[in-house]
Amino acid sequence: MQGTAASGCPFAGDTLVIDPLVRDLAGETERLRAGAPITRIELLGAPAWTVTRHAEARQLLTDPRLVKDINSWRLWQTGEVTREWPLIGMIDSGRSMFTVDGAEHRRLRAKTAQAVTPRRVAELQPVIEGITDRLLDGLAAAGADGPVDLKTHFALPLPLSVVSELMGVDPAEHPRLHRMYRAFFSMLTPQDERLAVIEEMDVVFTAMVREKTARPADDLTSALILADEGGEPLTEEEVVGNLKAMVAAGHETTIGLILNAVRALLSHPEQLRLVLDGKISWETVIEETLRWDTPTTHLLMRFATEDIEIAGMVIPKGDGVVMSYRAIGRDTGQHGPEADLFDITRPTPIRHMTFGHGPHICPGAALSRLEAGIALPRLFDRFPGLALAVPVEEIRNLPVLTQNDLESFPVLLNS
Ligand code: STR
Repeated sequence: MQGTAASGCPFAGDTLVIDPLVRDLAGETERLRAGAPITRIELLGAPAWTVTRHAEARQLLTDPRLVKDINSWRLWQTGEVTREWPLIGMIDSGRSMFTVDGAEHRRLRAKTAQAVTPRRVAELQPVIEGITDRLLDGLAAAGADGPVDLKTHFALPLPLSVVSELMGVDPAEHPRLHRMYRAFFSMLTPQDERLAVIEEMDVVFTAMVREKTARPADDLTSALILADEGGEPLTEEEVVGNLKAMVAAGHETTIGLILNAVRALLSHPEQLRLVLDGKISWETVIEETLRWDTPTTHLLMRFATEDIEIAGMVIPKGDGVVMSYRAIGRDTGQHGPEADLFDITRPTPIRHMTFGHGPHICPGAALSRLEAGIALPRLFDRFPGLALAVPVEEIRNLPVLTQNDLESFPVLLNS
């Protein structure tokens, strides 16, 4: 399916080719913002639509005619997209709350959603504080004599440790998990290797679920396995699917939230001052970061089960629809003419859609806000002189099409 749309597709003229190597994220976001609310895109040879505006996203995310089941995708039915397509793992990721809709979705999601309500995640606060402080000690040691990578030593291990604690994943698995997700998300990974990693993830997570089945513990994976009174218990495949979704979503996105907030503050020192002086809350920093520099650039994908009329056009039945959250967060219609500025003093409330909307709205939103709300103040408390070790333009994205994923984040602690 490589490159077909660019050559033969009748829409080629209006099609925005999404760069799998993310060489110019700012430029791509600008082009999406300048285009139509529903824009024709190409994802590694596969044509699709993307939603670039808040209002249309809000409407489509509650439209039951758009579904997550890949079998509703015409390109999948015709065999034009197969497991050889590099983004297949983002869509065909096994049966879980991420891939089904309607009553089945409610059944698959219920227990997880209850476990991560704001009230329930607040119980994790001391755990997150402990992990944060331990990581800050390690960061101090690693950065004692010069630049240190804030991603490796802080922004990555923090959410990975927290979601592991929640799900009952052994921390000894972290290096392996990190290696697998890096290969999974990178568009430079040869497809046979990516498929092998996807297979390996299934083996690893299935083994974890079997271990929890034999020896249930006080964690969400065990809770997902145990049958509810009356309710239909989840199958092993469903528990594995939910566990995979939670571990992937629970760390990959929060890394971005933490690093993007630090990047925004360090490149807007006058705003950082306001925060450190207590004039603006960390909560505002977090919401403005979520809006302006979304951890998820493009969310794949939903499929039209009927022709859907929207914004003066029709999404034909069988087509795929992406949400371009980065462009949506900078929609001037929602956030005003200065939508592309990072501004924690903006007068209007920050009503962003970065966690999605509707039945699939991110169940982990409260957890990620809590993590960032602990990580950021503690980081700046400990290292008030924290500074970028390279010019901000030199902080580059990894070749990850769907996530706003930074290669590394060199800082000077200046403690
Ligand atoms: C990664 C691979 C996998 O095993 C399971 C999932 C399901 C959840 C997905 C995840 C994926 C990729 C990142 C996602 C996450 C849900 C939220 C997260 C899309 C496909 C976001 O980036 C918002």
